[in-house]
Amino acid sequence: MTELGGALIGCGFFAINQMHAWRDVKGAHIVAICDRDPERLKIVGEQFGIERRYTDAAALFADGGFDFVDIATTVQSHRTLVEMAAAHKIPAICQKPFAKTLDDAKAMVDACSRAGIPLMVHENFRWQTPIQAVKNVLLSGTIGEPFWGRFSFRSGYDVFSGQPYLAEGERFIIEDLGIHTLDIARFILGDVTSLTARTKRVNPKIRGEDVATILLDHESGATSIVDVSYATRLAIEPFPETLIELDGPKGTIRLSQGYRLEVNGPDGMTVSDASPRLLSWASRPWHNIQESVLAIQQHWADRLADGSETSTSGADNLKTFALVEAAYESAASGRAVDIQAML
Ligand code: NAD
Ligand code: 89V
Repeated sequence: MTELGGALIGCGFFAINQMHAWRDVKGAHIVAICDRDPERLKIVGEQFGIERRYTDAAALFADGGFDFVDIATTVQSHRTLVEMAAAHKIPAICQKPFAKTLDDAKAMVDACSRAGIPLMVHENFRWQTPIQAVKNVLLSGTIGEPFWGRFSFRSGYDVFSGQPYLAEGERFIIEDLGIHTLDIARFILGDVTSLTARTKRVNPKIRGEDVATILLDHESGATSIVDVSYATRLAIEPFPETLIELDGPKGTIRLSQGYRLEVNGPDGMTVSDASPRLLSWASRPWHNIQESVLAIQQHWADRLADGSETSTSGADNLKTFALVEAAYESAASGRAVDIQAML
């Protein structure tokens, strides 16, 4: 396998996980880093032993010498940086949320398609071990074609200390976390035709909504509920677990807190442990997310090597991003939103 060299832009809070994971990925590693903040550049450069360091992305691209770019900045810079990658014909990974608006996201997909370069959104939640386990049970046919689902993330975890910008934006939980849950709903039950949402802000110290309840109609005919909250105080904090319920004509699947996977089918009930691995550099409770970062980055390296499409390509992610936009639109208007009309 040819070893690919990557450049990472944005050396902030979450990039540390991406840098650790790149060290474990087979077939790719990071050769250069960039951050407009010299302090972050120095910290990450020293921690991971990267000599090629840039404070300006344009200078990084002008120098070249890498096979792909991993954009780990916050959303404000995503369009500019993806379009810069396209202009230099460098395959790109872009963190979620993919863009500020659906129009921006479409323009980014278009720019990469015209440049003939692969574009993947770092939408890692579908790569979590428990989510993959649910998908595998579904594919086995044990419960038949599901007619109903629930994808639930309810927590009181303090995400604001690590990511202070989450408290400052006009939009919060749907754009930051619900985006993952909506992607999981698509991954498990397929694409969505229409959506209805209701939101609330419970925490008075933040600007955006921290509770959302979303009803989805899937193309398959299934209906599902995506419910997310950062205002839910439970005796045992479940962060960052997504809990899943699926009902099919032949049985049911329940992924419950503690990564307990219960499958009830025609041959009876089985219970298994769908826990993620605790990687050497990971720490609880983030290890579930951290393991999925390694999985998605390995997927990128494998797909870049064999030239096939990634699971969360830019084009695929437009369909998740549309659900985010639709959820805000529905919460504001009180009406259902037609998803096909947005794409
Ligand atoms: P952060 O603010 O800690 O880090 C972003 C870094 O990017 C900063 O160091 C900043 O200086 C740098 N930066 C911004 N614009 C730049 C530019 N134009 N050129 C060079 N450097 C630039 O943010 P974070 O918490 O690390 O989040 C980054 C992204 O990761 C966000 O989009 C967030 O939603 C996402 N995220 C994803 C997950 C996940 O599981 N997929 C988890 C957490 C955060
Ligand atoms: O995964 C994320 O995007 C994070 C968090 C889990 C805190 O919502 O921002």
